[in-house]
Amino acid sequence: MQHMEHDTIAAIASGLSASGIGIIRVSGNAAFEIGDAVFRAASGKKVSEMESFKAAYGFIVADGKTVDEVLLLKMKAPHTYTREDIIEIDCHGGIVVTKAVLDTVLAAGARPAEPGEFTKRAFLNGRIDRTQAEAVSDIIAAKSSLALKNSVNQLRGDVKTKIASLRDTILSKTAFIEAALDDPEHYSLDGFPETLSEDTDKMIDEISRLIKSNDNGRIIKEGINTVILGRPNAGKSSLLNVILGEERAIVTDIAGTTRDTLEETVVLDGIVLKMIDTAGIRDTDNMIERIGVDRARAAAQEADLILYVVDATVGVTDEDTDILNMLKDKKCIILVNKTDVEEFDEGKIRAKLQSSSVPVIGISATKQTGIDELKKCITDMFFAGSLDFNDEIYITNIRQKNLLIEAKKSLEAVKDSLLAGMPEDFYSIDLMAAYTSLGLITGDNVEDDLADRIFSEFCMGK
Ligand SMILES: Nc1nc2c(ncn2[C@@H]2O[C@H](COP(=O)(O)OP(=O)(O)OP(=O)(O)O)[C@@H](O)[C@H]2O)c(=O)[nH]1
Ligand SMILES: [Mg+2]
Repeated sequence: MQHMEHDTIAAIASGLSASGIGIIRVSGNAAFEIGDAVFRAASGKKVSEMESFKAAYGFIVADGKTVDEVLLLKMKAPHTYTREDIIEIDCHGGIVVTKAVLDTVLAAGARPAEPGEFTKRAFLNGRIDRTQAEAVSDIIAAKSSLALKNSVNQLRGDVKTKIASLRDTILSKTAFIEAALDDPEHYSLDGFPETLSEDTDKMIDEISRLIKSNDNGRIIKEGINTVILGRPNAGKSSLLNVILGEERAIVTDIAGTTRDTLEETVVLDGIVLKMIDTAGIRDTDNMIERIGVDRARAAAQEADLILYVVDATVGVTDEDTDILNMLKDKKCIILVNKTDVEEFDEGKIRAKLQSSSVPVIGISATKQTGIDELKKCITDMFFAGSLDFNDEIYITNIRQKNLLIEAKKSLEAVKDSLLAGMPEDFYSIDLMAAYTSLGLITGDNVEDDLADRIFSEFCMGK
């Protein structure tokens, strides 16, 4: 469906900042006409005469005066982001100049674009589906480079492809049921419940996987849940302060200083970490401290990453190894702190930990040594190793997740009907419900699909 009757919109696409290039994007039927009005190419050629996907050097001119020296890029519909005619003007940046170029374009007949309107047009003109449109807004808002990478994947259409294939299976099943009910002479439902049951199981599995990937999405959007753990006085709060670069947590030489968990957000190389400082873990009779210790243990269970702080002057104690054994399946980095007073002996620490694989880093929170190595270890772990963003699909959006849950419920209802031996039209009701929920994720239209499929595949009414 094309909506080509739109008016022409313009906006600064590069954001207003004091440096770099400013980009003004103009989209709509009158884009080239407006280009002709405001742009004087050095070659003398008019924008409307230029070839598509070519850039021209020249000047933006208003009332006979030069506003800026620019490059103008012409892109002809439909192979453009909005599927409309587009010109992009690269000017010299800076708030005043960029704004002046935009004003010139507006004076020539463009309307200021609403926020997200270019993307909205791309969606309405069928250039991108809804998951992709949402990914664009996520990219604009991406807080970290991991989140950005995820949005880029989604924009590429991974989610769209996955959903489309699920819907295709559902639609062909439903169409077959409808066809068989209408025309039993030609289409037999013998053996159909068995294959439907198998395929429904597969789809439920796939949807569950997509829903589960939301947990990874959570990591990306809200930050990696990083818990600082260790015995009292090891230097956990000091470490948090160093990483934050401010005296956020109270530090004293009294063991049991931190009584409650404390949460702060830090960004390392574009990765968002939710850092949680905890009460030092030990057996204690003090009720308040004990609550803190329980909270520390609970936080540890929820952690995506544990920074386990060992006091170099004390060494690895049995309590340390007990706690670490309990958290075996967690990603963990061992930090041997206070190496300014006690030399860091990695071999000794490893021997006590009985592990050669867990990263062990010597640091000093007070002298701020080893902190860069720690940061690099965390970024390496999440960029390269543990989370692979290349071929996994991550559902980060709550709306998408809820619709997946709806679709899964409907498919489970199909399974129930199958097990109870209900008549076939029961399956198709729930199948279509699943189909609709999945369609809402990608913003696809539902009504005519089934009829189209029945006619095209099963030649009804012949
Ligand atoms: N020499 C030295 N002392 C440190 C270092 N890091 C922390 N300390 C000291 O160790 C003591 C305990 O530090 P905290 O950061 O409060 O330790 P904690 O692990 O948070 O302790 P609790 O909250 O009681 O569990 C303080 O006196 C710190 O000054 C370090 O790298 N070197
Ligand atoms: Mg503390």
